Parts: sequence; C-alpha cells; structure tokens
Amino acid sequence: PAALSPTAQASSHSPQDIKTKAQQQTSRQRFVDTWTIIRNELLDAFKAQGVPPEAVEWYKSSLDYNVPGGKLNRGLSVVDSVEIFKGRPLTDDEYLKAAILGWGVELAYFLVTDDLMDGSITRRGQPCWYRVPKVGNIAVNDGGMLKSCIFVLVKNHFKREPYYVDLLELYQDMAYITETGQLVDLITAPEDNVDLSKFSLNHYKTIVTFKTAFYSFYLPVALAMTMCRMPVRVEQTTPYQIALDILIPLGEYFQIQDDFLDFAGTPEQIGKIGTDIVDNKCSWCVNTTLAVASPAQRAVLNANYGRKDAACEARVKAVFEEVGLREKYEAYEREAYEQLSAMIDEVPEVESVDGGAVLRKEAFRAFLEKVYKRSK
Ligand code: GPP
Ligand code: MG
Ligand code: MG
Ligand code: MG
Repeated sequence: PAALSPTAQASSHSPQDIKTKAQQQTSRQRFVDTWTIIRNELLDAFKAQGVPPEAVEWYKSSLDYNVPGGKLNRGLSVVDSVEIFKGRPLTDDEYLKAAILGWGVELAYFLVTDDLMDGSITRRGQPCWYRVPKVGNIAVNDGGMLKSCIFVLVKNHFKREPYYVDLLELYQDMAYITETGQLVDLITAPEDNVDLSKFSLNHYKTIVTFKTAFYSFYLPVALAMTMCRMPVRVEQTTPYQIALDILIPLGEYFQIQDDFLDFAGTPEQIGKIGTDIVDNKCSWCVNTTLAVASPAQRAVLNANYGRKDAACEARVKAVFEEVGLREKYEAYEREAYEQLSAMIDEVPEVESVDGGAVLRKEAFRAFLEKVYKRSK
C-alpha cells in the first residue's frame, strides 16, 4: 500500500537520496527508450554479418520477448548509482554508457535457461520462452546469445576506456558465480529423491549468495563504481569490499522475498506461477518451516514436498500456514530492513581516482528502497 511505501516517508533523507515517484517514472522511461537504441544496434550488426533473414527475425523475437519486460531494478540501479556518485546530471554520453551497462545486467540470459531447468510455466505474465511453440530447447542457445551480446555492447562502447578489462571481468566473474549458485540450487533439489534432512538455512544462504546476490546486487553497483573510477584500494578496505558487505545481504533479502512470493504471491501479482514446492527447492519457506515444525508437520512435509501433484503442494502450503510463515516473513523483512539501513548509514565517502565522483551511501539506500516490501 502506498501509505507504507518507504519513498513516502523518506523526508529525512537528502533530496538527492530518493527520487520522487514522478522522477522515477521519467528515469525509467529514459532507460526503456535506450533499450530501443541498443536493440537496433545489435540487430544492425547482426544483419551486417550476413546472417540469414530468418535468424535475424528469430534473434529479434528473442530480444523483444526476453529483455525489456522486467522490473528493471538491476539496470536502473547502474544508472542511478552513477548519477549519485557523480553528484550531478549525466552528460548524454555518460548516460548512454551507464544505460548500456545497466541493460547488460537486464539481459538476464539466465532467466531463460532457469525456466527450462525449473520447469516453470510463466514469467512476467507470459509463457516462459522455452514454452513458446517452435522454441523449446533452442532457448538454451538463445540464452547463450543474450549473454554473449553483453560483450558485443561493452566492446562497442567501452573498448577505448582504461577500465574496459575491469568491466569484462566483472560481467564474466559474476556469470561464473551465478552459474555456480545455479548448480548448487539444482543438485540440492533432485526430482527423484526428496530428502528434507539435507536442507538448512545455512545451505540456503550459500545458494542465494551465489545464484542471486552477486549478480543482481553487487554487479550493478560495482559496474557503476568501475565506470566512476572508484579506487581499488583505500587504506586496506576497498570500496568494492564495502559494497559487497552490504549488497550480498541485500541480495539474500531479495531472494527470500522471491521465495516467499513463490508461495504467497498470486500469478497476476508476480507474473509467474510458483514452482518451488513441486520442484523440491531448498527455499526460505521450507527451511523456515522445518526449523519449527512438529514431528507430525515434518511427516506431512516429508510425504508431500517435491511431488508433482497439486494436492501434495496444497498440503505443504497448509503446513506453511500452520506454522505462521507469513508472520515470520513480516518479522524477517522488518529486521532485514533495519539491519541493512544501519549498515548503509556507516558507508564512508570515498573519492574516485580521477576526482570526478564520490562513493556515497545514497546509492545503497536507493537500491534498498527499490526492493523493500516489494510484492512482485
Ligand atoms: C533465481 O532463482 C536465480 C536465478 C534465476 C539464477 C539462474 C542462473 C543460471 C546460471 C541459469 P529462481 O529460480 O528462484 O528464480 P525465479 O523464481 O525467477 O524462477
Ligand atoms: Mg526459477
Ligand atoms: Mg531456479
Ligand atoms: Mg523463485
């Protein structure tokens, strides 16, 4: 509800800190408009290579279907952070550069293959790409192309920058970490062997740090920091380490929201149909329930979790309700917000190597406010 929205109560922060709803709308629109430029650039280069017209059409459909329809939190955070660090409106060239890095994060190639691996039905209110007739397993290659085109864009726009290799390294390192997390997520959830004794909140933390937090939270801010020439080392503590210490827990909070919404959100609200229970996922919901379940409740979970059967899924959901999972989530959310806020308050100001930007806590605050109490 709007009355609870953090933006509405943000008057204690500096004006630069949180954008008004109207400002958010304008910057979202500008960012979305940049996608058209980027998409056409990719397609023109594709055509110029002599690729057959049917392949150009296919690539166009894949880009249009899979890239622009998301919440854009990750991509907008790159642009917002660059603006905050520079402390002034960006020039057109700076804006385009920041937006390209942001769309590089939004090119979420792994969502396309994640849906195939998770057997998901819908995403962003439409069938998952692999479920579109004629696509099927070609989605694996389409996902690979979405990943590769990040490097095409970065090459086109940053090749002559001194920090070009640092950008490549960031995208590459974060992809590797995300793939590692996806591996642990998948092998912890075998289809044919449900063993809830293997789950724990600790193991959960490992999965979400690797699969979500680095890519969705550290990467956007680290890209902005790199473009703003933040120094690698300042008195033993790197600004990048400061960023990690906040953004990894922020990413954990985000994935806990994702898991809770998988259980409690409606498809209309979250744009996807929850599959974690039938997929035997080591999610926050089942781990939190297991931690307090009675022997009888645990027996219900053992008999019904990870089964491809709607009645089994409903029995699991009933146990989640019995243990008061909704209240536990509300309490968790409140506490996570307070802890993250306190950490953000401690962020020091660090000057960039060229003196043109300053690491500021407001970038972290703005990212937190983007996801706090989200319902989709
Ligand atoms: C979110 O998990 C994590 C990812 C999408 C990372 C996938 C990484 C790959 C290398 C494929 P999720 O399955 O809970 O997300 P969602 O609920 O959106 O399907
Ligand atoms: Mg998934
Ligand atoms: Mg998954
Ligand atoms: Mg999920």
